[in-house]
Amino acid sequence: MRDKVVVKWGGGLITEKNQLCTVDRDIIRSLVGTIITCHGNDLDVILVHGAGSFGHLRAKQWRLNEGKIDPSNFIADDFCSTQEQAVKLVRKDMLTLNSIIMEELTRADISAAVLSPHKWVNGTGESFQGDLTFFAGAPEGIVMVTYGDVVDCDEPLQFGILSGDDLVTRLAIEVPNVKRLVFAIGGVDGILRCPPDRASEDDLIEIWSPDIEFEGEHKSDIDVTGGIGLKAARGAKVAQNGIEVMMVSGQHPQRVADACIGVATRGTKVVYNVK
Ligand code: IP8
Repeated sequence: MRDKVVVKWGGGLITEKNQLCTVDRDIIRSLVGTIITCHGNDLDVILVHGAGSFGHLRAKQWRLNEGKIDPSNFIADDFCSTQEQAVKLVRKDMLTLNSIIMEELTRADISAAVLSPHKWVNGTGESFQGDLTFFAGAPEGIVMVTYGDVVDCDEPLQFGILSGDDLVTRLAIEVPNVKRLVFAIGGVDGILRCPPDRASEDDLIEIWSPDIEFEGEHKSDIDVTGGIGLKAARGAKVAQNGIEVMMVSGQHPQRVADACIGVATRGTKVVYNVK
C-alpha cells in the first residue's frame, strides 16, 4: 500500500470568508496542482476542506454549533425561519462548495470520491462516531474527499458542527500508512507569535509545540469552529502519534506541495514535544 498524506484546505483559503458562498477558484486550481505533485511522488491523498463562507456565516447566525436551542432566539430571514431549515441550507451550501472542488479535480483528470459527513458521522469534536474504513480502502490514486459539515448529534443537541480539523486528526491517526498531515491555510505562513496585522516576517514560529504560547487570531464573530488554535492543538495530537505535521500558506502552492512530499519549506512544523 502506498504512503498517504492528509491535507486540509482551509475554508478561509478557498473562499472569501466574509462574502456568503463566494469561492476562490484560482486558489483551488493551484491547490489541485499540488495533488498532482503528490501522485507524481507516489503519495495518495486524503483531502479535507473547510467551510469558509459556505458554512460559518449561516452556522453562526443560526447557532448551529450549539445544537437545537429555543426557537424564540431567532428571527426568520429571507432564507430560513428555523434552525432545521438552516441545517438543510448549510448542508446544501457545503455540497455546492464541494462540487466546485470535485469539478476542479475532474478538470485536472484526478479521480476522486467524496464522503459527505452528514451522511456518515454522528457527533462533533474529535470523538465523533463514523466509519473511517472507506478512506483506508481507497484504490491507489483515488483522492478521498470530505469536509467540515453540519452533522447529526444525539438528543438533546440533534445537530452540530463537525470541523474539518477534527476529521483530519482522526484520519491522520487512524488510517494506515499516513505519513504526513498538511494544513494549507489562508493569510499567514504558519503559526505566528502575534496576530497577523502586527506580525513581521520574523514572527513565524518554525517549530511549534504545545508549550509555546502564541497569540493566534480567531475571528469568533465569523467562525463557529476553532481557528488556528484548534489546528495547532489537533496537529500536536497527530504529531504525538509519529506523523509529521506542517502548517503552510496555501497561497504558495509550492510550499503546500513541498510540505506534502516532505521537502523542507517555509511554514510551521508542529511537534508534540521539542525535547
Ligand atoms: O471550516 C466548519 O468546518 P471547518 C463546517 O473545517 C461548517 O472548521 C459547516 C461551518
